[in-house]
Amino acid sequence: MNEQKERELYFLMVLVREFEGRVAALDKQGRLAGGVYSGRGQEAVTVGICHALRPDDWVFPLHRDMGAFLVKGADPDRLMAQIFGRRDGFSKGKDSYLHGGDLSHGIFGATSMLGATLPVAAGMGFKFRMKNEDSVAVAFFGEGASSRGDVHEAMNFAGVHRLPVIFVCENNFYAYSTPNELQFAVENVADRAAGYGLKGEVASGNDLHAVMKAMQKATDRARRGEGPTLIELKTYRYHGHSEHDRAAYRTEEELVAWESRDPIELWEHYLDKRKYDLPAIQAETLAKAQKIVGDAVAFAEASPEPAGAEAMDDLFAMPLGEDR
Ligand SMILES: Cc1ncc(C[n+]2csc(CCOP(=O)(O)OP(=O)(O)O)c2C)c(N)n1
Repeated sequence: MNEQKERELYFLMVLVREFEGRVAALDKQGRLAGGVYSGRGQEAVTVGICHALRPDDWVFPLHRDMGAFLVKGADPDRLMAQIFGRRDGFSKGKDSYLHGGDLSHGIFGATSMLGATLPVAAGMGFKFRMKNEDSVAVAFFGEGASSRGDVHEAMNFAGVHRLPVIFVCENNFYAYSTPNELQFAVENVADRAAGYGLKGEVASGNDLHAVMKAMQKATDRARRGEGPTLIELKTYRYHGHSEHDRAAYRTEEELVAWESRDPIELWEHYLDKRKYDLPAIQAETLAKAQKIVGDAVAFAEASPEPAGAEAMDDLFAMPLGEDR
């Protein structure tokens, strides 16, 4: 990897953290519509998984994967407008952040039902197979969602047809307040891969190198037509389940132990060991990220509220050739 790439990856992680940090602050000020599910602490996951994807690949993020939007190429201005519920957002102000996808950048909107997008990702993989395309579909989900029937069906179908789907389980040890030991009876979620005929990988989700390595292997396999991979990334969310959750079910010591393995600080350590000018890189990167975030907030605030007359627009697909 050259210095430019290493710095680009650092920038992406800082951008995701700054963007989500600002969104969390705006939420506390009561300026947003809908809940906010911070992925602070999980930046190496979305950056490591999405940074090398192609425009024709598709991602299927869940509620904690705002970073996937930014790294897959969504416009930060439109993303912020989506979060504000304004007309320039992806859903044109009809929804909060949660369900807005950006189809022009291969980002599928999540449903509220956890895990329900995984069969859609499998369907996308099936389409790639039918059309002889070498694109991949990447489905994110938490270890809590892994207990859902939809997830089983998606993995089984993808395994049977050897589809180019990469299932990415972000195991952050709690599904709201439910700990791993009350969620599944195996050691790793990825242990289930064998039961579906998938390749299973377990890696640290805080170590960007480890995430990229697992993703590279999975992408190569998928593009070669060798079938799906289930990657489980062990990581941790610093905030509660959502901004209103004080996360009293975990200890301060546990949180600090994970913060001391922070993915961005780990990468800074790496840049420093590479003998780059870390203080200069930090200052330049932070300023660049904060400018993008500040501009996005200004854009979103200037974006109009949707008009009442638009409420029924875009709700139903019309038969081909018909407008409305
Ligand atoms: C089928 C279903 N059950 C319950 C919920 C309520 N719910 C929303 S997020 C969440 C926790 C999910 O945990 P996990 O899948 O591990 O993802 P994380 O929030 O940890 O990133 C729950 C229980 C839901 N949205 N859908």
